[in-house]
Amino acid sequence: DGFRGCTIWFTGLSGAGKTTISFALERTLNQLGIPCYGLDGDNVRHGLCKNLGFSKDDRKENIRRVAEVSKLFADSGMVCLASFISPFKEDRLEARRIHCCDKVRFVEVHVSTSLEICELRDPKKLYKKARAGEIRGFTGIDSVYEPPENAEIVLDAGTQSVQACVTKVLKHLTEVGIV
Ligand code: GGZ
Repeated sequence: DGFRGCTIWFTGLSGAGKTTISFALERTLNQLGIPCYGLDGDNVRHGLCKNLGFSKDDRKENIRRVAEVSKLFADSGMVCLASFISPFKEDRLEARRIHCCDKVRFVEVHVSTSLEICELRDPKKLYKKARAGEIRGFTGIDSVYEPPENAEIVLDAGTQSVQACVTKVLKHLTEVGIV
């Protein structure tokens, strides 16, 4: 049936659950026979974006490159799962524009887990380091996160299970004819 290619763009704080949810979603979509590819800091910041840091300009360029690559995956018919903090509204808008100007579907998912919970979880102890001044410009501590106002989906992974979050995304994908 129809063309399934799209980008699902997860935005939210470090430790919010973006990558965890996208892995679980990828597994479910694969079981439905839908090919997916996941992009996140772990697989782009060592290669495609290895010359970039975390200044406002570097984050902008990181998001631009990743959006262009996501669009290519989506255009090939895959579901591209992009998980990036993407803290700035104008950069997320640019990511959306890059897709929409080529008629490629773009679904923005705000993983809205609160800073309090992200900092409590702190799996990589990065918040601790940021509080101690060992990391500068850390999102949520001394660098801003601008929450989306018009995300297609909002997931509070602080209070909802990973499975509940996956179900909510699948419901949306069914409604728009991707699944
Ligand atoms: C935010 C940082 C920073 C700073 C390193 N601020 O939890 P993680 O470790 O695995 O995810 C974070 C990742 C963020 O990279 P992104 O490419 O998603 O960021 S952006 O969309 O803003 O370009 C975190 C780690 O990199 N990290 N320094 N200063 N996160």
